[in-house]
Amino acid sequence: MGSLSQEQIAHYAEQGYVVVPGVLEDDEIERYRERARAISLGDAPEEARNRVVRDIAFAKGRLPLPEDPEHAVWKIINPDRFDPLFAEALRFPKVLDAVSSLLGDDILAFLLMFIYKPPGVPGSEHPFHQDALYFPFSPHDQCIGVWIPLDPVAEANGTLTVVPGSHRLETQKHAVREGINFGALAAEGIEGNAEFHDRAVSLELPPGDCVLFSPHTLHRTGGNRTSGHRRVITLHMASAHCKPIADLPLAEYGFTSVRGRTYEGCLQPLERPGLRLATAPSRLRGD
Ligand SMILES: O=C(O)CCC(=O)C(=O)O
Repeated sequence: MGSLSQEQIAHYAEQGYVVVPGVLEDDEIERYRERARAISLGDAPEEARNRVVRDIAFAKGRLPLPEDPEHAVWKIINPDRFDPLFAEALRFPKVLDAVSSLLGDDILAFLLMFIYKPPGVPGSEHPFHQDALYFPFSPHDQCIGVWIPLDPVAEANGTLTVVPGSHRLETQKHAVREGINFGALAAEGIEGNAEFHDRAVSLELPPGDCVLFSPHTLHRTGGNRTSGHRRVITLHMASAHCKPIADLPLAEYGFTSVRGRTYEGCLQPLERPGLRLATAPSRLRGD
């Protein structure tokens, strides 16, 4: 059952994103913050430890390691695959109800991440990009990115910045940029282009709100110039009617059916997604 109003659905269709207020309660937010901290400090199965990734500034020794190891972490990849609390994050009821308004009632979830912006690391940017680049299935308009801040977010601590209407663009060419975290590619001719930066909207949100955005919507996040955390849960959802693009590997995505049913010839859930599955599909890693 969809929960979005006609205005919210129209906003998503016209702008390529919509804010859904209050999808998480304060106590849930606190539980996820605490669990992410514990995982960052090592409370994870041995084989999942490499799912906790440090920001490149610390990984490459450009900055000295902070006293608190959590302050060096960039992200925790696919924590749903080794942690029962994060497994529940694939099915937040208010998120699913909102997504159903846009995708219908047969939904697969994939690519859950807990993403930090290390405090006081202004260079920790994620340049303008389109998530569609990473998704070898179609149609992309039947897929949605979900971004849920667990701290108050604003321009100063690296909130989500979107270019309204950019969901109508084709997938742009993307390239690696020096000094940027691994796999965070930049849309060529767009990152650094004043026209797009001027049109972009930086979303100031309280913890527990949620942004739904199209995989074609150009978006970026800046670094964190504050001394506090910036923590978000992100995941993606696709209609169970989406189909793989022939010959591209899909197993890495580890889809989970989170509402309704699946369909033959369309995306299929994995029984037991492995812990070592990568975020960047092999075509991007160059395997
Ligand atoms: O929140 C962030 O730091 C980056 C989120 C993002 O753009 C992404 O994962 O595609």
